Amino acid sequence: MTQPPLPSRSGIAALIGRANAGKSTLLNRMVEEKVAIVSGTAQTTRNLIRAVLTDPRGQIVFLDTPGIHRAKEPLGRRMNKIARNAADGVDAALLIVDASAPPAMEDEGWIRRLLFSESHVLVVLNKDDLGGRHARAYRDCWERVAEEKGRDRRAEWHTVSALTGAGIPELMERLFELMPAGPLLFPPDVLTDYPRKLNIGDLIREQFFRRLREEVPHALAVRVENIEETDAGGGWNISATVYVDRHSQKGIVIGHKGRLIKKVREEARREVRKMYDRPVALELRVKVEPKWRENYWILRELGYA
Ligand SMILES: Nc1nc2c(ncn2[C@@H]2O[C@H](COP(=O)(O)OP(=O)(O)OP(=O)(O)O)[C@@H](O)[C@H]2O)c(=O)[nH]1
Ligand SMILES: [Mg+2]
Repeated sequence: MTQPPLPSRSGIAALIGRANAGKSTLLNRMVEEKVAIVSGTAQTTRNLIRAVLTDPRGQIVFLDTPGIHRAKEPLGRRMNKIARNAADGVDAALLIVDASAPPAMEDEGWIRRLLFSESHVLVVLNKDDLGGRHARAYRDCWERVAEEKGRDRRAEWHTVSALTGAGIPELMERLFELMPAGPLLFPPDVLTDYPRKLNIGDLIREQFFRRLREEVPHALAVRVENIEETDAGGGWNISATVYVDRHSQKGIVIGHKGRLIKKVREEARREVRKMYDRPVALELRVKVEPKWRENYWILRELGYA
C-alpha cells in the first residue's frame, strides 16, 4: 500500500490588529482547538502564541499577537513590540479588523505599516455576524493611507465571522495557497509550542478577565508556580500566584466572602481539566506587588519579557 503524500506546503501566518478585534477567537476557530484565551476586555493576549495546523493541504504556523494599543508602561510597550515584529517576514500577514466598529487610530497605524510590508497582506473584516456596517470605511481607509504614502499597494479582503465560522473555509483555502512549497516547519502532530505553565496561567487569567472590569484586569497577572503530578490517576496539583498592583484590587479579585476567586478557581480548573484531559486541583494565592508591570524580573517569569 502506498502512503498518502506528505503535505508539501508550509509557512507562517501572523494575526495582527487592534485589541479586541477577534484575533484569538479567529485563531481558535482556524485550528479548531482552544489555544488562545479570549475575553471582551481589550489586551487579553500578552504573549506571542504559536499554533500549528497541519492537514493534507499543508501546514500553517499561526502567530497570535497582542492587540496594538496606546501603551505607556513597559508591559504594554513590550506587547506592541511583539505584535509589530510578528508582522515582518511572514508568508501572510492577516490584519484583523472589527467591521462592526469604525476604523480607529490603531487600525490606520497597521495599514500604514503594512503598505511597506514584504509579506502578503490580507485584511480580514471580522464580526460580520454583527452586520459589517463599517467594512467600507476600512477599505476607504486603506486607499486614503496608500494615496497619502504614495504606495500603489492593494490588500486582499476577506469577510468572516470568527464567532460563527462564516467565511472561514474560504479564508483557509486561500491561506494554504499562499504557503510556500517546502518541508513542514513542525512535526505534523504539534498543535502549539506555548509552554504549559504560561498556558495554564492564561486560562486562569481568562476567568478573571471575564469577571472584572476597567483597570483591574490590566493590573492582574497569574504566575503558575508549580505543577505537581499526583501519585494516582495522573492528576495535577497546580499552585498559582495572582499578582495585583494595589491592596484595593486584592479585595476585588477575592470578592465578597471569597466568592469571585472561588468561581474563578472552579471554572479555570474545569478548563485545564478539559484541555489536558486529567484530574486537576488548583490553589490560588493573591499577592500585592506594586508596579509589577515595570518589574523586568516579574515580566520575565510571566513570559512577557
Ligand atoms: N459577534 C462577534 N464577536 C466576536 C467575533 N470574534 C471575536 N468576537 C468577540 O470579541 C471579543 C474579543 O475577542 P478576542 O479574540 O479576545 O480579541 P483579540 O483581538 O484577540 O483581543 P486582544 O488579545 O485583546 O488583542 C470577545 O468577546 C469575542 O467573543 C465575531 O466574529 N463576532
Ligand atoms: Mg487575543
